[in-house]
Amino acid sequence: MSELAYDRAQVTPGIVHLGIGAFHRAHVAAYVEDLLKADPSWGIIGASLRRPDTRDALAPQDFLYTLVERSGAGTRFRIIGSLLDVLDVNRQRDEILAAMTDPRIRIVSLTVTEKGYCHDPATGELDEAHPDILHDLANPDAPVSAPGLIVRALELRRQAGTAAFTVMNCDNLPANGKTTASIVTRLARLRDEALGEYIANEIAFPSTMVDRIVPATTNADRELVLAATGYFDAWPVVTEPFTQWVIEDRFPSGRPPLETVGVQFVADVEPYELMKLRMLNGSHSTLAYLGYLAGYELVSDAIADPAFRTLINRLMSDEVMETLPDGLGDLAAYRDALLERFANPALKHRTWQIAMDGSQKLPQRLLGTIRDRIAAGLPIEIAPLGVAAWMRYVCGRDEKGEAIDVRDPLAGPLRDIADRAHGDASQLVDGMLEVREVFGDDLPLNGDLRAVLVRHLDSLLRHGALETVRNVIDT
Ligand code: CS2
Repeated sequence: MSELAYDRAQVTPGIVHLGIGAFHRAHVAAYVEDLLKADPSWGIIGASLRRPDTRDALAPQDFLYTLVERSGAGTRFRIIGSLLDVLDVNRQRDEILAAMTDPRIRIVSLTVTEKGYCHDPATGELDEAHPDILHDLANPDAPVSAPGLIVRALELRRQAGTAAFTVMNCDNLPANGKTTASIVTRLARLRDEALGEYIANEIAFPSTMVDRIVPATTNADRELVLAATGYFDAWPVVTEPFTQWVIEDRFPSGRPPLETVGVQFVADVEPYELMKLRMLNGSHSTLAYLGYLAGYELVSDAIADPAFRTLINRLMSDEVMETLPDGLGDLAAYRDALLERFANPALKHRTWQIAMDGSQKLPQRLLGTIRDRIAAGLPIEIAPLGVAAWMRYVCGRDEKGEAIDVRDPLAGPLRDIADRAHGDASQLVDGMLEVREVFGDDLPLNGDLRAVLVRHLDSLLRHGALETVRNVIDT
């Protein structure tokens, strides 16, 4: 196993990261790790906004952890030391705000997942009725949401005359920099027009495209690390060898020399984001709902089924690729690489994990493709099958009648729609299409989309996911 390449005692914090999940620890933290030898001023202070378990697991091991890169070809173990501390918002809010106002911090980055932005997924605007936003408006000194923490920290820095930080979104949202800017600015304006104006004019929100498949850590992962290294690590992270990070170069307060460790800096990230969200994440969500319903626990199990592999290949080749802008290079090679990554037998990536929070994910993963195709007069078939499978999944019963543990901010209302439909595909589609946060105002009005959704959902309800997938690829 590798030793650290630098003297950790010399590392000082330069980044505060909100949402310190497995993805961040396998992605941004690993890139930063590679540059600390050359520049030790970019250590990371992490903050957990939901659960205290990461701090509790990592504090006794001085926030060091093992990054395990696995594929059929082999396994590599690395120790990561770039994470200097993890703070829990419920117990240490003031410490988080103190870190965010420390002049040494030049970047605040985020992976708080789609739902952490308290926004309307269909429009990308701040959800002003969101309970966390109402809380943060009533208690501006004690925010609980990511936008609330950012607004408060920028306000404190401004009052203290400290230069602002750059806000770097690393979540799978479309136009993630612009979207965060609009959410944060809106929240600030609701509190104080002048603060909102300052944020709109002075703060940089570069967009980024991030990519690395990182399943949730399991006990088997802990055992693997113990057996291979002799160390018990309470929270290792297991990932694939592949990693990618594309960033817009707008960091007025400075940034680490990430181009020296494999990061691509580009003028406009949006084409890369679209490609990744629609090709990778759109395929992932389709595999997750259909795969789960068909009884496949892992993505690698689902993609090993030739019918599923053909379906996902066609989703990308026949429906997504035509909607992507020019200049992204060899999309067929990108597609083939994705199919290989999904098949990685060493990653235990559960379809159930990816199925979470579908209401927040569908717009950018599948509905964008559907919208663009409708606008261009092109046929739609497989992307709507992914959407229909989501509608079937959120009903909450699998094909054997067992309960599905549906995790979604809208799980309750979606379940109510399902209960009212009594298993009738047309009623279910009509009820689901009324969920405006997901489908917007336009898609419910489209008769062609409705018809294909009803056809797929009817087949899923009558014949199940496996047979439906087989029938769709045979036609
Ligand atoms: C996945 C992503 O859980 C999910 O929804 O689709 O986390 C995916 O693994 C990453 O975006 C890959 O970069």
